[in-house]
Amino acid sequence: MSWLKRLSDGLKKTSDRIASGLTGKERLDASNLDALEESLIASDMGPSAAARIIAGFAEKSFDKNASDETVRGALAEEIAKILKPREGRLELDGPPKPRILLVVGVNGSGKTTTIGKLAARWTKEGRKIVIGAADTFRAAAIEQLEVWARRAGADFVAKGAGADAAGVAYDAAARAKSTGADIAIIDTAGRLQTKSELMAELPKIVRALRKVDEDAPHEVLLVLDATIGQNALLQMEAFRSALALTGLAITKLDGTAKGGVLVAIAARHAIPILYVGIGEGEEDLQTFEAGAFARALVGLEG
Ligand SMILES: Nc1nc2c(ncn2[C@@H]2O[C@H](COP(=O)(O)OP(=O)(O)OP(=O)(O)O)[C@@H](O)[C@H]2O)c(=O)[nH]1
Ligand SMILES: [Mg+2]
Repeated sequence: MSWLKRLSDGLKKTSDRIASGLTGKERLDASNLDALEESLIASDMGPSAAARIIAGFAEKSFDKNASDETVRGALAEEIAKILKPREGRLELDGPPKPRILLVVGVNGSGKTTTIGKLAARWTKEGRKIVIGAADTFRAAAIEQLEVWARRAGADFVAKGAGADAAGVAYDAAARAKSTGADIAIIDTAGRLQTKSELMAELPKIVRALRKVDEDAPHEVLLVLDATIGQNALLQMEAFRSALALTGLAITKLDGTAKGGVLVAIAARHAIPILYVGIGEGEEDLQTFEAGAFARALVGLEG
């Protein structure tokens, strides 16, 4: 299956919701534009992004026989205008070597799975990866990460459950450096953005990494679960105030009709969107591409 098809299949619940506002013969009169705006908001794009998209879309003129594909394509263009500035790529190759990537997010957002998928991809591309299990909360969390690391062929650094997270982060980064690895990926425990004592642990991990490289972490990736919709915006704000985020991964877009939240995030926050998760498997993490994503959101396959 092509990655575009996989993306549009993954976004089907959201695109069905958006497309529900696009049907009807006189689809571009004012009342239909209102219905379309409602459907964008229902996909969790948020009122201001939805209004921007509709304003741009309303200015387009279509032949009365315009195909459904043409109309959807025009809508996708307006969505892509918001997404395009957020398209970003991780810098994977040093110097400095290793590049140190810290991964954060709330409980269950998809951090460990995303790390596993990235490690698999990067080792296949010939890079040497070290994964550090700085989620020391539960033994099961360490085992889950170890399974992914083994499958990916990545080096794995852990201590027992209950160990100091900053210490494990340091060990993993130091090991990556001493073994000449390209990238160290540090997994962290999920933390609710409202739990201030857990949020305060993050700067401690950063300080530990800086003992290995004073510019570390070179990347701080926030993993957001799309199924929580607008709540993702609150999480962004809380994590942004604790850490200098450099990128986002948005997961579980396959499990929700609220995938429009990615557009709300892009409209509100000038942080690159790097990856989108559209399933649990290794191949279900895709590099974010604004144009393709926008087209998949309106139900187009390519
Ligand atoms: N459908 C779907 N499921 C996903 C995706 N990404 C992750 N998951 C699932 O979400 C669940 C939680 O993922 P984890 O990677 O364990 O999340 P985490 O952020 O590490 O969780 P904690 O360590 O408990 O904070 C797992 O069952 C994953 O398989 C995705 O893109 N789509
Ligand atoms: Mg985890």
